[in-house]
Amino acid sequence: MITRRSFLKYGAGASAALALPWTGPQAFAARPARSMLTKYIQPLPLPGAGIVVASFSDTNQYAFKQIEIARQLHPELPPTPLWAYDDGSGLDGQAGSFGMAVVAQSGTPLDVSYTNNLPETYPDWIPVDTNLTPLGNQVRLMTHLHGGFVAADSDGNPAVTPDGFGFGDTQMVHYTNQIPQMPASLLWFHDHGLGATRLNVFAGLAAAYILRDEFDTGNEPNLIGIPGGAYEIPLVIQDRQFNPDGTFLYPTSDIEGVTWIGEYFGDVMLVNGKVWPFLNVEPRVYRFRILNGCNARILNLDIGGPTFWQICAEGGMWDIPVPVKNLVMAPAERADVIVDFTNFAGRTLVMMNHKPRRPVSTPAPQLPQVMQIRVGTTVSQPGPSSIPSSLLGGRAANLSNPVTTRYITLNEIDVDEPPWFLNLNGLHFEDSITETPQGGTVEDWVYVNLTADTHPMHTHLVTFQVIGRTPFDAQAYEETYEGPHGVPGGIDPTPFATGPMEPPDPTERGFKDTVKANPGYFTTIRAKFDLPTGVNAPQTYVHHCHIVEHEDNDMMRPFTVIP
Ligand SMILES: [Cu+2]
Repeated sequence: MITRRSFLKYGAGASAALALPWTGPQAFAARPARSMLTKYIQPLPLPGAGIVVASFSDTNQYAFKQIEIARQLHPELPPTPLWAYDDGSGLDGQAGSFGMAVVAQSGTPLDVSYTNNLPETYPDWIPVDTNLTPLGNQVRLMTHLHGGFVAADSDGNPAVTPDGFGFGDTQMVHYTNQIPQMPASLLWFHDHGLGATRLNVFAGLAAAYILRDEFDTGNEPNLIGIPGGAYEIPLVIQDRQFNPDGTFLYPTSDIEGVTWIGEYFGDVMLVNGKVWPFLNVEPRVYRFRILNGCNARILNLDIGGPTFWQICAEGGMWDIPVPVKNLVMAPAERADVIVDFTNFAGRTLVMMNHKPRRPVSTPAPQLPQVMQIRVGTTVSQPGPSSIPSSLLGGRAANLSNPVTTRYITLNEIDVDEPPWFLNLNGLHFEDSITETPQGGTVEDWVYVNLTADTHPMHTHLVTFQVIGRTPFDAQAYEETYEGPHGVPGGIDPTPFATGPMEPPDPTERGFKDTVKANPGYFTTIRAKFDLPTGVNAPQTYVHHCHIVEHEDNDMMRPFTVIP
């Protein structure tokens, strides 16, 4: 059976048609010419200088409030209303739309509360789709620690708390920071409200969560021999559109009865919450900790001359640095890199964002410039003299063989029609649980992509090893097994393979929590389903696409770790 969807994906002229569903004129209707904003005229916000480093409310405790603030994100724009995490400081130290960082210690747990002090209903600039939310246009928040190894009721988990937290409600969580599941690394916390994640994150509810340990201290010198102090710089990259009044612009669908759009792409790039900033650096080594915080845009970054020496992705320091020319990062992926500017004294460099190469596939319109890097001529503190050959305390991912393999399909149904949605296993989020790993066991999960685009699949609770990607005949598999909402889960696509499994990319050396599931491939990951100490099975978590439009409608499923 060749459905309209199948035709769109595989029909004649497919390569041109593939881009159509999400790049129609509706996505940019009424777009003001904000791409004309002057680039590189304001400094990058940094921790302690535009980004607030959160203060305790009590020892190892934080008490955040979600509040609305307004900040000027570019000198040529009016102030932009933003949703933000306030640590009690009032956020005077927040310069842009990304302004909070928690610095935590591996092995030291934290108790955190989040109190919703936002408006009770969505303002006009945030177009909620009440078909997707549990309580209409009520603002229902839920904060998720992305990369956290925590009990289900501390996870910020729509399977546990589907209605989230309304005005005046407080979400109380315990973050274990347990070793080895939460090693020194860059995590982030962001809103995860059911059916509204894309909007709540777009409005500003995202913050950094940096884990340290005795090796990765953040200071310089350190035992690993990597840059620290003022030479360690977070780069959180997010694309946005603006209305002329300064509010963020989030387009609505032109499909009758539908508000939700398939993917949000901005025409302006923000780094650490400011539009197209610049960064002054000295001609020496730096550590950049990059997070793709975009709703849907897959980045492909370079900075002209210097090589990125990647030392970590999501799940902790690697054993050795890996040289990378271009960093291809899907939403929620992180890249921790060392860059040596020694030979670029006096040069002005631009971090550029290129179209990702196949098999990565995205309908995003191009947004090439990210930020400017001005390399000075004098060094105030020399720092490490070379890239370390190994990373003390680091590890490559290397799990034992799995006890079972689960096949999880990625489907997209009725593109451009009112019922348009995406799913896993042909099921809705609310359908009964199908994935039930036993606590303490290792499983392989195989993401079988039957759509035209790359989906960054994110697992809560566990980090995983990427095993590889196998090319296959998606159309034949789909035609053989197609059900009412795509191919159901649990069906091994191996008989449809068209070549051998391709090994993971060198940038997938360590543990990860988000993996690119590319079209035309099935992607195999391996995870050990432990629970935190003192937390007993059963515990229910979720896994989902981190293109947050897809997550909201309805590419997310619960899974339960059973005894
Ligand atoms: Cu997706």
